[in-house]
Amino acid sequence: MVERTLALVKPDAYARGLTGQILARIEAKGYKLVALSVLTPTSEQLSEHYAEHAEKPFFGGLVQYMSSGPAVAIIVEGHRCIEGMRTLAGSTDPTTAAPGTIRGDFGRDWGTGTIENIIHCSDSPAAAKREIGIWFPGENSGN
Ligand code: D4T
Repeated sequence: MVERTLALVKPDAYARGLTGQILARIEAKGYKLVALSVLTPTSEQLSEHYAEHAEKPFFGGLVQYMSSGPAVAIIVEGHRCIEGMRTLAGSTDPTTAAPGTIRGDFGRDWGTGTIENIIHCSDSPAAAKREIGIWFPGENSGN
């Protein structure tokens, strides 16, 4: 089975009409979009997804931002796509993310105190499997 990863086009990117450009970059890289869903994340989904950050001071703002409107959940498939999608996304802070990356090209600091950074991608095979289970219950994670 080829590797799969979970990506989320976050609500800031969806609201700005950037979904098409982001999907185009993933496809241009050569990865396959094998499942895609437009949904407004619930606090239950986000508590599970961001369980490792539950005790962090930014958690409340993060959940508020991530549930502020529609997002797009995607299962991406391809050899080494977990690593490849992280590279395509760029580093966490969009202000310093490298130009040419999705976060570097489309993201910025809006002064809200919450990092709004356009896209999420799983950071390991275990995370991909866990996160695909949250956003696409019943889908094969492939990992
Ligand atoms: P995600 O998980 O959204 O792809 O982001 P990263 O993998 O790049 O970064 P992360 O897990 O460290 O952070 C998750 C999420 O929390 C927001 N955040 C993070 C924030 O609002 N303030 C902070 O200080 C940090 C560290 C941004 C991404």
